[in-house]
Amino acid sequence: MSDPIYHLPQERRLVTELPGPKSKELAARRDAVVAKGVSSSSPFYVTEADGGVLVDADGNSVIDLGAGIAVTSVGASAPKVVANVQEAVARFTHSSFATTPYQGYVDVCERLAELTPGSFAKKSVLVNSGAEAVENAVKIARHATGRAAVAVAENAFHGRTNLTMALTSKAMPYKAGFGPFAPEIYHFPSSYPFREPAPITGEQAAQRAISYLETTVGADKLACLLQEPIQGEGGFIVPAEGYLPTLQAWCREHGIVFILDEIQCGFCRSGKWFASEYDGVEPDLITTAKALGGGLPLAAVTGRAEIVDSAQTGGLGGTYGGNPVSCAASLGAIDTMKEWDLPARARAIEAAIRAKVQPLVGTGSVGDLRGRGAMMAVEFVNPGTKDPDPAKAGQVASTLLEQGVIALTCGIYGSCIRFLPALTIPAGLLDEALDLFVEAAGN
Ligand code: PLZ
Repeated sequence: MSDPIYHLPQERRLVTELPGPKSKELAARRDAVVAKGVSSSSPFYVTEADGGVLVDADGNSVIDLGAGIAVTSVGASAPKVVANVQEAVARFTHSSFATTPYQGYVDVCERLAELTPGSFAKKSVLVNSGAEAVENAVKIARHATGRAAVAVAENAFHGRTNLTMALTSKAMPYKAGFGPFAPEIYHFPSSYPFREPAPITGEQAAQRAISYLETTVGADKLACLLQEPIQGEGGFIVPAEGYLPTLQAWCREHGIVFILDEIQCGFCRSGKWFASEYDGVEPDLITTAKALGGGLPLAAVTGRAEIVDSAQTGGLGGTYGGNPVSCAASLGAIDTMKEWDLPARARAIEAAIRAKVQPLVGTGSVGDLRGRGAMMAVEFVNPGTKDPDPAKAGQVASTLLEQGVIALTCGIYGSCIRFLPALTIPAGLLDEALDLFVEAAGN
């Protein structure tokens, strides 16, 4: 394993008040022309980013624990990604795989077939965003089974398009006022160990889901069952051991396509190439995006060849899906993940987070620390209870922002702070951010 190469100094260096005058000026211009529905959780206008830092328009170098929502796992300007993009963009920006195909698309599908869980023959379709990948997975499952109903876990996040809004649990801000939603979607009770009224096993949690689906929908009506192996926006919820294998076995028994959404937790983030590997499950279809594209928009549905191939030619795709520059970036990102052994780096990040944050759990308002690899979150509660405390999470995030650390909130109740850095963040920089977190969370 070789060490990451950085072109920006990996340091927190604040040279103006935060936000600085240039970021403030851009914010004022933005107010006039950018839709209010589009949010930005930090006030820094980025000019450069690399490894664990972002540099803003005023020259402040801040620590980034968000990685563009788990996208820039290799860093935001990893040398191989930059070189591949520069080379590809100078040759051709676009041709549309739907009209005139090119090698990069095929190369990415070969990597997906090789890297995703399952030793069976696999095929992929490339699209532009995570939501589009999830939509296509559902389309494929419906086509392959001739069934309509979709089972989806509670606390899920799958996107902001019409179908994926219906699949997403949280009303504010994702759904409120944007209905009506797509029909034939059934949200089943999932596994959220911290919030079980009494401890139950993963098998019991899965049986609860199965019994709900059998009584309210019927197994023979279900095209697919969809779940994130670690729920992301829902609060970095790791289901209890045995939960996913039990659901997978039930899906196999009833011809239900088992879909795992690894858009946030996939491609080394969890400390393995795919989070499914922790549970020993092999989804029929897997959706990937975010880190797959190395920072450029790229997403995929990958799965059993016979299921993916059920859709008629011309039924899948789009103008931009698998753009050649995005494919070049993806190949650079995947090479980098291997060369810098990013699964091992993700596991080291988990160890560093546990070392600093675990002692706080159960004290004050720190209720839980959970997750895997470089996908860890703290859930805040009212002290002495399990009542979620979103105000505390928001306050900790703002305190960190004021000090030049970007940390994102998440959770079905908005009560979590998540640690989601680039997997290339240097250990010392991560420790500095964690010390500031501990100070902010502890009081
Ligand atoms: N599935 C598991 O995490 C995107 C979006 C946050 P798109 N998550 C971050 C926000 O406020 O929009 C996500 C995900 C999982 C699907 C998606 C959707 O991916 O690329 O944003 O469409």
